[in-house]
Amino acid sequence: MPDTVTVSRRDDIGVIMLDNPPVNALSLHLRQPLMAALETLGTDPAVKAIVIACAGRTFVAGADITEFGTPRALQSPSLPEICAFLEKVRKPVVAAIHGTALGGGLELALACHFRVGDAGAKFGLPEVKLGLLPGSGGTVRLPRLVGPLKALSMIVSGTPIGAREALAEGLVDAVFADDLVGNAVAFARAKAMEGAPLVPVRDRDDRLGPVRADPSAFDAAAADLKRKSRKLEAPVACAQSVRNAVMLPFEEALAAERTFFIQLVLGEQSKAQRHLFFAEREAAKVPGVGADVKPREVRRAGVIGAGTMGGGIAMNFANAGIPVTVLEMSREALDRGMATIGRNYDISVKRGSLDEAGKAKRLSMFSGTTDYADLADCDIIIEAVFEEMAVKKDVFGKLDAIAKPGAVLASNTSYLDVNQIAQSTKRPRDVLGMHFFSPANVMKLLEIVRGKDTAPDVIATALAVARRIAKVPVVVGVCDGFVGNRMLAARSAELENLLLEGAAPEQVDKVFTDFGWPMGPFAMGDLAGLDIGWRNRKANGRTAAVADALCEAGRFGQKTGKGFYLYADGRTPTPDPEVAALIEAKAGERGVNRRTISDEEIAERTIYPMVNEGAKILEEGIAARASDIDIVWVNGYGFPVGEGGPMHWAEREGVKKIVARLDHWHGATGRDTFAVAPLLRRLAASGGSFASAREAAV
Ligand code: 3H9
Repeated sequence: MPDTVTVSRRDDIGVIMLDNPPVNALSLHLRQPLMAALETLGTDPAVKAIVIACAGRTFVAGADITEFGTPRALQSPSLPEICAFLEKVRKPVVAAIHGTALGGGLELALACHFRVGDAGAKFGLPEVKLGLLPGSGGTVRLPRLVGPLKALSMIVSGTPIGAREALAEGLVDAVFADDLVGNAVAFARAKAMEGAPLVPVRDRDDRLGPVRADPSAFDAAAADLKRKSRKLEAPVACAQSVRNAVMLPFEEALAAERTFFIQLVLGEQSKAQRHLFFAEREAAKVPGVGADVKPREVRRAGVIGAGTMGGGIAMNFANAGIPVTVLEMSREALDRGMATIGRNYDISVKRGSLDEAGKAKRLSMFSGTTDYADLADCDIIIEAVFEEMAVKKDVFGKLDAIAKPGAVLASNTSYLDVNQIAQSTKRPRDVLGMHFFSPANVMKLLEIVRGKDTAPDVIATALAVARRIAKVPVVVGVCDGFVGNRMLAARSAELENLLLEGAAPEQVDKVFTDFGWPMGPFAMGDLAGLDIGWRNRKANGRTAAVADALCEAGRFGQKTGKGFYLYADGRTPTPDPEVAALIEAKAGERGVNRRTISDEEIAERTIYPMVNEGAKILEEGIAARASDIDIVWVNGYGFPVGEGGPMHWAEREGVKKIVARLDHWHGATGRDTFAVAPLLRRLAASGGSFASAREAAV
């Protein structure tokens, strides 16, 4: 058994030091010696108080997620047993917290009599992000310290709070600037000397009483959260459990929390969200870019283009404290772009997520220019100009002439060939794609496109930059549309056909929102503006019968008050008989027989082709693993987290079933979208998983 717990004595104070790298998760091999240490020190009369602290970079960051669903998770002592034991210890127990006390880690601390932290410590219950609720008393103890409303917001958002706020909220009892363990020992000794009766958190009621008397504000907040959580079960369980903490006796509320936890941990949504947790970390491990490959230093960034995309990209750097030079063609365009950036920060200030000082600091990170020579001192330059190869090549030619040696040159292209772009420079090793998603200052996903010549340390630099600007990076290969847009195209192919054959936009959209998407594709198109796709289609000689006709009639979506829907109030979509008539007319022109289309058919004809395209992407090596594709779709396109991404979902749905239905639709329509990918067919025959297929291929 690894040596995960060390017990020492500082005179009359026992110190339990936990050491289970990398994040001190509460694995069985930590829980067992921890319980033994508590039993020994708890009954030793020479020990007057106990401090629990952690070695390494953080306090306990939670239960060991890899144990969930295995017998180890159930083996005694469980975390609830340890917490119950802690509350019975008849001498002060102090948790000394540095780094992050998360999930089960914070629950362990909540079962101690006191909590102290260092100034950088963070405290949170992020279980909801794993499709869970805190399962070891978090929902029952936290409201007793910080009040039910604050607890509700912390537990349902999963967002940690800092030490200063934790102190103000009563979550911690002291914050120390240095020598955490030394100060915690002194604090514990002082509490032992005081000899005041020890009141475990479970016995505190002062913060609960007022809400028990009038739960209306709490219930309103919980109802709001329930509405926003769409199909996710965990946020609803979190809110109910906090309410139980207020209304039920402690033990009853605790038992109800445990029941919720067990239901959720065995459920498909949590499995999907745990898959995403590990997938995100896996995506950062890139074949051929090992830990020995050091990223290049990035002290200043450059962005070409101050339009919606360029401005958003530049904001990411400013937000992370990295100075950024923005280049535009003219002073007017630059001023317009900078004004938009200023307005975006004003909105954040108005919403309260940023203060005036923060806004000023971010704005001070920007310099504007119309002269390429001013980008000469940038360590990374990202172009966000018009999506046309000739324009991109021209920009990269100019960059090649002025960028300093070793500067990383990135294109924010969403589908163009990065290898061709790289060839317009004399340094293709320094060139790659960095595909942001709109709005670029908000959306988490960053597709890092690796060209055939891109140097490993250039990929490492993009990954390191992504981390600094709080993006979720996925490295992908060169192809039309990369991972995300290529699969989107496969999905979109059938949308128009479904309309012509008899489905209504609102029916299709409802199938998507019932699946858990925040919005259906037609409502989404109206929001983004239908004219964008129209312009692109015209430039590339493509057509879309219904969408083109809508644009020709001046229906560009929300911005013109009508598109696939009518927007009487400017925001709420209502079905429009004019659109129904237009679709029927287009179907008539094409001789399409209209019929009733089932919801199931809509799902099959839109989601299955995405999975099919995903399989092609895997087979071609455009994505390194199926889970990378899931990360792209969840973080860039709003694929429901509770479904775990398209490839995870496909395995649950059944690859065999998907192949059979694709074959059916291929036979019925003859369309390429339904031609089954060889990998998918092999998996259907062998019963293997996407992960095993990849291992076999490696
Ligand atoms: C819970 O507590 C349930 C209880 O309520 C009830 C129980 C009965 N387990 O993120 P990083 C691994 S649920 C196992 O890259 P950072 C991670 O996979 C839990 N492994 O580092 C990675 O492995 P690898 C509630 C874990 O510095 C390595 O550690 N807690 C766990 O960027 C480094 O991780 C949470 O949800 C874990 N709990 O961020 C917190 N955590 O190197 C989850 C991490 O092989 N963790 N690993 O890829 C985090 O949010 C971040 O890891 C943390 C550090 C902020 C702690």
